[in-house]
Amino acid sequence: MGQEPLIYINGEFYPKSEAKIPVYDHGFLYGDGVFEGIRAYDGVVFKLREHIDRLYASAKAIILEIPMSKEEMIDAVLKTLRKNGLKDAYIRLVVTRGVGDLGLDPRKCGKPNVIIIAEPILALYKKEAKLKGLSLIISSVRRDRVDATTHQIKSLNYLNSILAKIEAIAAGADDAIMLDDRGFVAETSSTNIFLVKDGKVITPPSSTGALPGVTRNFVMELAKKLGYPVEERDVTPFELLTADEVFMTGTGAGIVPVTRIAGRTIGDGKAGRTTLRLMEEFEKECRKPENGIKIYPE
Ligand code: PXG
Repeated sequence: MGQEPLIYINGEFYPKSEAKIPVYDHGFLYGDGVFEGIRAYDGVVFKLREHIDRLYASAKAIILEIPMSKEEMIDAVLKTLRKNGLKDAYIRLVVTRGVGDLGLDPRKCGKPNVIIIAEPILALYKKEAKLKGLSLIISSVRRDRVDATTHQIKSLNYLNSILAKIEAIAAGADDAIMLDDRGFVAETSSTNIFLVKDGKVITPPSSTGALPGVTRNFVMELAKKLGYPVEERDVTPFELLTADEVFMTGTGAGIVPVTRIAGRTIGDGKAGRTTLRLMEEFEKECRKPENGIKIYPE
């Protein structure tokens, strides 16, 4: 074989087919753990430090002590990429509570398990779909509340999102917009959402339960730099349906135009001018060493 990806587990590397975690791990039994999805573009791991900061913040929120420093974690990610000879990659970093007994009590768990998977980029959405724009439904599944299993914590509990995704698939749509418990727009199943109206770039705050996305934060900065007024505020479904442009952002997909929501055509039904401009700039920016960490320093 020799082609199998090598997976990092607690400091050792295992071929994919031999990379295993015990069934008594509470990550498996209860979704008790945290994760990150990270991208490397052309030898630069985009916003790696920000992803590591978010991983440790998620871990802190669930009282999970990661058994290594942030610097050691960054080194482990880079080592995994080098070990697999990758320049353009999708990286999945998972930290589980570790092996415990059949009860919930996290104090029964031993050491957390740290897993790093790096594969050649996985295209979440097809390229042509990207320019055509995606079709979304508005899900009947509400985003978990900020005082519950909020997506502000990037935990291994993704059932809230998966239920919305299942609804989108059943409706023949690409993905689903999720509202918060008040009925305001939060995000999609696994991306943040933006609208453009009268030249303004608008996105909901994380108080809706949306994940504070690394791509979202970068796009907000990028839009400001390009001179667009940027607003982070509550957005109603009506505002989304009547927007000039809608797009979504996420690590896997980058920036993706949305041209249909719940049967309504958004704007003129094509990727909008602002969206295209941001996509073009993002493609350039994500490869710049100053926006990440180089895998192979000279
Ligand atoms: N919201 C949720 C609920 C997410 O899980 C985002 C927004 C976007 O955040 P970033 O930091 O990626 O800009 C996520 C991202 C993928 C993938 O392949 C991403 C996530 C989960 C599973 C897959 O893009 N989380």
